[in-house]
Amino acid sequence: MRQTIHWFSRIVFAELATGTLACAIVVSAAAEASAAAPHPLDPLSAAEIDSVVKIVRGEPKISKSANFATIALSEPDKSVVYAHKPGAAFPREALVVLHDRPSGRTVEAIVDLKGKKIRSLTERPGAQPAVLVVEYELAGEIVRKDKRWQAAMRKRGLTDEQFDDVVLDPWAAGYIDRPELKGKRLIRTPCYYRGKSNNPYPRVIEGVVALVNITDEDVVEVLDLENIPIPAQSLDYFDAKQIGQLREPLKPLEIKQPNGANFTLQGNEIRWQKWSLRHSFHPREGLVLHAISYDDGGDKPRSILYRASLSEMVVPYADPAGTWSWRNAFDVGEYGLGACLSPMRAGYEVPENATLLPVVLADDLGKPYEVENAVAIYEQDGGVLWTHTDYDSKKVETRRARQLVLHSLFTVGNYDYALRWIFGQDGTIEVQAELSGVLLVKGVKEKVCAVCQQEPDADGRLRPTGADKHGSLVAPQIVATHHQHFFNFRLDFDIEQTANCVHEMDLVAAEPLADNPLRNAFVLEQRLLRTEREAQRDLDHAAHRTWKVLNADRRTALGHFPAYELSPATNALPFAHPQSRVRQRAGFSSHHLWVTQHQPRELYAAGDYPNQSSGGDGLPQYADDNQPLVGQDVVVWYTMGLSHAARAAEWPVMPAARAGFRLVPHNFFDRNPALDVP
Ligand SMILES: [Cu+2]
Repeated sequence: MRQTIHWFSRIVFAELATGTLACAIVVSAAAEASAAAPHPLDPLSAAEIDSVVKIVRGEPKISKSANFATIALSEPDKSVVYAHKPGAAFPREALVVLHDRPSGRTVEAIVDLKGKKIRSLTERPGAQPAVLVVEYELAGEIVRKDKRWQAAMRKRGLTDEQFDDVVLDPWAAGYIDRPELKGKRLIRTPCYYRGKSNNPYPRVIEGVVALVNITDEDVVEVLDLENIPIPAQSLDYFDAKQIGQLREPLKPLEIKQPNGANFTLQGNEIRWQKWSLRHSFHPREGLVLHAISYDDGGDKPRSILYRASLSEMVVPYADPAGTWSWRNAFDVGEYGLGACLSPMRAGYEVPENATLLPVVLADDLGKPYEVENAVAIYEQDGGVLWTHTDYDSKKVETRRARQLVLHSLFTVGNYDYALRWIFGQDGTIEVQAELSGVLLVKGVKEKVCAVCQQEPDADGRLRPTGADKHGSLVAPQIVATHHQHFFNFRLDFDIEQTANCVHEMDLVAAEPLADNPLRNAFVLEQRLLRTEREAQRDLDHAAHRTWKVLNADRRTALGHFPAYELSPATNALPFAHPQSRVRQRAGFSSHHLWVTQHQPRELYAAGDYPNQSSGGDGLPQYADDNQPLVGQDVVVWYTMGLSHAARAAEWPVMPAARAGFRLVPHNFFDRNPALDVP
């Protein structure tokens, strides 16, 4: 069988949908959602997708050869959602993005499902939707037939019979500024020798990357740099025999809820403790949370967030070689993260008490398919909620924390990302990204680390100069390239109403004046972020900088503005130069915080169409009109960066690393809201 890497799990699901993949996904939903009245934010059902496709296919202005790059709910206006009463009618529209490969046209259609008609058709000249499943397959087929590529393989010792065991790893090409390629769909294909292994990545065929013009189905060029021997080692961790002696299995640790889970599901609405929220699944963003509110016993639940999702990701690599310098995957906008989801299993990817729910997506031809076990919801132990031991009486009062987790998992090529939204009894929302999978590696000649063979110089420095200059040796002849991950989360806050403000908060040392004679004083300074340009901010760890979204029209009994604070943790700034193409294309990565005025179609930090984009789209453009933010419907965009200099202990598969941030109530409550936990 010919091999194109199953780089995107969406390919697997497309095969499942068409019945060509001979494996079954275990269905293990522990609880069924109870029936509920339809809601304006419910994701599209399979029947609705069918209906959308029928309406679009009946439109003469849309080419019959067009593929469906996106079919998703076009969410109604916020005012419609807030005014909605259970059982009442509401508008129902779908956003469809169509791409016609022969003509290169990209068209957006808004389809009115109730009126069964197309409400609008918009040409998007030059826009390139995310890479389609059919294009991954096609890229491999085209490259394999190319004489230049075949010659490069022979040069590296592969026989013609072995060509079929080469994995061609299709990458979104990035921006290529050549007039003859304008408007063409482009893919680049680094390659690996899989042989019979389940893990192709160690046997990297370094220095060979083809650039494929998918539109015209030809290979534009084959970059053939230095001939590096293919690394001999292929540590296949799918094969227990290759790992060596396995340690003794542990005695069981069981997670049981004998009386059932404490959350309830009604349609897509979840209630747990004092929280209520809705979830949906988007083919681009994956898990999306809506209408997050907390009921503290007042007149009505207090709204916190209207919508929260991962809006974009970018993973720029450090190596300047021609086969590497363009590698900076935009996993949301170039590949459609939602459609790259990996199903989960209770007891493996998620705890054994998880409830697993299916989602419905559509393939390139608009055919809906259901993926089981796509979203996990479960309670977990959260350590200590609060505790104190009174010194004199020796009395101890402690509450153990329980948390509610919404969890989904995505596999994009070599990397696996889980996203976890964790709700606490103390009113906190923690967002956690969990990174695992296989490091992206470069083949080199060296078998031992060149850096560690050096003597430190006069300054005590060890300067990388050899083949591992832009990465770390993780196995003989294998260097894992340094890279960064930038996640951008779009957080549409509505603290008890849509009109909110944003403050930056810094702790600063007080002046050594008369009222500070011992010079120990420090104060919390707050600064109102008044406009979109003023609200492009970076972390300052020395100042313990945080930001809060507040409702300036309300006061708590203590006289505070009720607010939620974005409490950062791990972060980074990009190393790529501000003028570099990747910084232009991922302008959002230049700041940790952006705030914009809510606009329904401003959803993606790198713009609607980052595939092959030249730059400037998304947040820099959204903020360019410098809209006012005071007392407006504000949207907070938080960029979380991770710099990843790999370690040998992360090879051949990475122990999961976690990074995240928290949204914590900042005077939203006048006392610890978890005091009442029994
Ligand atoms: Cu990484």
